Amino acid sequence: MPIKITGADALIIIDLQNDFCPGGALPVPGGDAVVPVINEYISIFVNAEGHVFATRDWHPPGHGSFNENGGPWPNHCVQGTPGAEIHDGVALPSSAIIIDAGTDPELEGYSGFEDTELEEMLRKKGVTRLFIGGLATDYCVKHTVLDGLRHGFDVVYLDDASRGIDAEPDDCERAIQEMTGLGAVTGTIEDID
Ligand code: VGL
Ligand code: ZN
Repeated sequence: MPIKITGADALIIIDLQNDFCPGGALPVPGGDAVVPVINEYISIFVNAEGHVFATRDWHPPGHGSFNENGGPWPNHCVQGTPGAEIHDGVALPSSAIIIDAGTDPELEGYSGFEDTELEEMLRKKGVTRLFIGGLATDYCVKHTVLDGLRHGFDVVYLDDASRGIDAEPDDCERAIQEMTGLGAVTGTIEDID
């Protein structure tokens, strides 16, 4: 069933940053392959007067999730470094709202809603439905989708605009099951009118 985008819809691009792309500090396999797909979504949302948000994983140096502090990840997305910049192929409109997450040194901050103004900004814009894609499916995409549902938004997980880490085999598949099991629906560019 084709979905029509309106001013009550928001595209939320998750952590499409250099460090999560091939050559970065914590590369997601094929992470940069979603850039052209994300750009298609962006033009659809801009033309339909939907809203465009982009999150950044935005850690202070010495973040608690880094290996040097006993965390699970190599240093990545340190505030102000080139690795933390959004991939320069992403055609963000000037109206896009950037949300920085993971800024608390003690919190993983996988969800774009955690400790940010994302919910408040969405409410202010009258958004009721979220279209979420980006990196990584099994971490920040999943946690943002689940928080969106928890906050009462309708949520479409954009399967063609997301890639994951799969640290354990089938992590992404399980993440998708979890998201859809809790009420998200899966969508691709073909589903949009
Ligand atoms: C992420 C691992 C560590 C993500 C962020 O954006 O999915 N993954 N920090
Ligand atoms: Zn991180």
